[in-house]
Amino acid sequence: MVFMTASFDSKVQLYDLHPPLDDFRTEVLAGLGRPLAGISQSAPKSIPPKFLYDKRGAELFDAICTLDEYYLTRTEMAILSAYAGEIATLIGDGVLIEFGSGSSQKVRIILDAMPQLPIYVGLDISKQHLQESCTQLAKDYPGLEAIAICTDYTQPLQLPDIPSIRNKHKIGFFPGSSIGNLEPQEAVQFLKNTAPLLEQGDLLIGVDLKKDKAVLEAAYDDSQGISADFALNLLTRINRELGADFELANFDYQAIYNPVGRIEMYLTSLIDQVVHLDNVEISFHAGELLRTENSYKYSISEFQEIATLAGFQSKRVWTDPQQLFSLHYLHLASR
Ligand code: AVI
Repeated sequence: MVFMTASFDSKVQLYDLHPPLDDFRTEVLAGLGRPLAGISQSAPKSIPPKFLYDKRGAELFDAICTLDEYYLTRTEMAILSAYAGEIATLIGDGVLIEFGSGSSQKVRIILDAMPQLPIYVGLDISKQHLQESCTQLAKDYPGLEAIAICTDYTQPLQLPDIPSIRNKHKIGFFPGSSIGNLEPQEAVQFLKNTAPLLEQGDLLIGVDLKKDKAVLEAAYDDSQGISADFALNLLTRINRELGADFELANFDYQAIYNPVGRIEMYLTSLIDQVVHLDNVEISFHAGELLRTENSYKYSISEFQEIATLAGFQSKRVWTDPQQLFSLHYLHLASR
């Protein structure tokens, strides 16, 4: 069932599809229930990364994006700026739909190149962040109609019928290499799920490239400890919202590059300990891992294979001179 409320100020429409708290509790309990007795560390305890983004988590992630070590944001922005004219031509007079709009900084590069763009739709799980950023966009781009939809876009999308975007050419925008936080088969499914929303439209998507292990590990375990705070904030959120009793000092953060092509981020239990959540006892032994995220890195051809499996054709790929990051413009192949 979809719960929906809509509120309208002069320029921003907000649709709240209420990602329920029950999902948070259920998914946290399921993820912390692993590994089952007798099963090895091959399936460590884990929590879906989408829950990292409460208000504080979103702020910490914004701080990560400004770090020297975290090359992803500035590199993707440089690619967007370098090719903004070409991107604007491909978008034409379509509707831009951003998945995980966060603080909406990157879309500004596109909007600056196409001030005539009439409609922007932002989808994000973090309602306050979404509302603030859409309101700011509507202020800064006076011709723009901004539509904010609070939803978990990693799930199959059931969007409200919005008259102003009906029958318009739609272009999804999924920057930041957030696709890398999904497992490859989930990435294919996510892309497939966008099809009913984009109709015969396009998708502009940022994808981080494979590179030197040291560069990757520094990007995900920075010298100021902000990446560590970002991961630990998940425990703070579980304590506050679900009444658990995690002791943050009993966990240490690490980011490790696995040569299968992904950075793995963990909180490691420093001691044998028992954490309580809803009358459930969750035990950790010293050295046990709780996975907070995977971040997959794809070569251009690996990502194109994923896109093809989901029914997209590659129209254009841009990269930076150091080949750190890639930006793909995909088109939904007609069936
Ligand atoms: C949101 N996502 C693309 C980030 C990444 O690079 O995988 C999340 C992140 N986690 C720690 N640092 C960045």
